[in-house]
Amino acid sequence: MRIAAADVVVTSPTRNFVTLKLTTDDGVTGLGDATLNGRELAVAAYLREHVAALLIGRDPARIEDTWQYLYRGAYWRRGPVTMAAIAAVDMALWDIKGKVCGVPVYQLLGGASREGLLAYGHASGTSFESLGESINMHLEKGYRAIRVQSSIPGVHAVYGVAAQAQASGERYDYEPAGRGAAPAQEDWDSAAYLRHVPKVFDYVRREFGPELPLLHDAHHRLRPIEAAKLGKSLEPHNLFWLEDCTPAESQQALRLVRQHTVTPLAIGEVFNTVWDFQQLISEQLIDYVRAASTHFGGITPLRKLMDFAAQYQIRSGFHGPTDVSPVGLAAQLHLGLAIHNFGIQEYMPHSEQTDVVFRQSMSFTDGMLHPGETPGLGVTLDEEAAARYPYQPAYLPISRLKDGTMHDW
Ligand code: KDG
Ligand code: MG
Repeated sequence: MRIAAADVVVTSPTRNFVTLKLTTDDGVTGLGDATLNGRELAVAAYLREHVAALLIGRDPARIEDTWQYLYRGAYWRRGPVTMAAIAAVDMALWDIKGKVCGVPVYQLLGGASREGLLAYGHASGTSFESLGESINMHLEKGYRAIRVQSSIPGVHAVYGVAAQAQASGERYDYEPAGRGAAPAQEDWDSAAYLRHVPKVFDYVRREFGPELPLLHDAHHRLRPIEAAKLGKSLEPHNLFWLEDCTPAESQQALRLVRQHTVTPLAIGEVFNTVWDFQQLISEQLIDYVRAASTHFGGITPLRKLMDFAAQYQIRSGFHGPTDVSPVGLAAQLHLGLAIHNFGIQEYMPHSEQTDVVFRQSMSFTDGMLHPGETPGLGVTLDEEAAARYPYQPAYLPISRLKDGTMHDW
């Protein structure tokens, strides 16, 4: 069996997705997610111009060798564009192998280690009251773990806080910046944030009790000493995790945070290779790995990362926002079901339009995700539906301090 065609499909059913479709000379197809939020067309071009032709005629069964061929062979290593492109090829090859063998991908990864994957949902509010409504809405839908984000008094717009209509609606698939030719601008004030967040968790614990697993995402906005202070101030509220408390390219920065707090830490949704995690894992500076299969080169390297993390009792918390497509989500669900050191899976349901373009075998029941039993990844792409939603420019927002200084994400 040989790869006969490699097609890149760009579609925008409420948000942009880049999908690689490989077809073998026997007519078996495999899908891979190559979506890089706000930079989608760079990955589409990388695949179309530099990868597609190299795949034609290759044996689709040789997943590891193809991964190494694209990673080592390019000379230029790492980086989100390269790794998203390689991820798409890797996922599509696992999809094909599953279909050829007649089993869901998780069976090829060693079989199920659990019955389902604990998922967390995104609650947010512009006031305590609306936050409470949003948490209740998630509990009613069956979520057993909740990420809590809140507006901050004096800060005009905060990333990750949905307008109330969206937060309480059936779906939660918002594009924070909306669509447009340039990023929207949000503002930021770390001091106001550090004052307000403990009050938010005071409220949530008072209303919802001590047992509900709660998570919070600081979106890399704090300096290490501020992150340490936040972790310490949230200790009475017993968080499941504090996410991206500070930018971690400088991995030793986490030593300072770790010395001051026992709040569990999750990091890595913007990371692309094991090298970004090397010190964080080997020094046990984090508790959860946030990488997404889509931005980490696919299932093959993420599996290796999780085996490395397992030696240090570090667990998975794979990135699962709506800009990870249903194909990327499926890849993570299969891997999460198979590995021993699964922790939790982020889950934001995709829009109805997205669910028409991508049909999924996965299920969400009583707060637990499962990839389903369809051979391969369990996702099909309706190309006619995809063609009805052409690409539209869309950017993540940027953030500035009151004096106009650009701030960290
Ligand atoms: O593309 C970036 C978003 O997916 C990201 O900002 C969402 O931080 C995020 C999260 O934890 O889901
Ligand atoms: Mg995040």
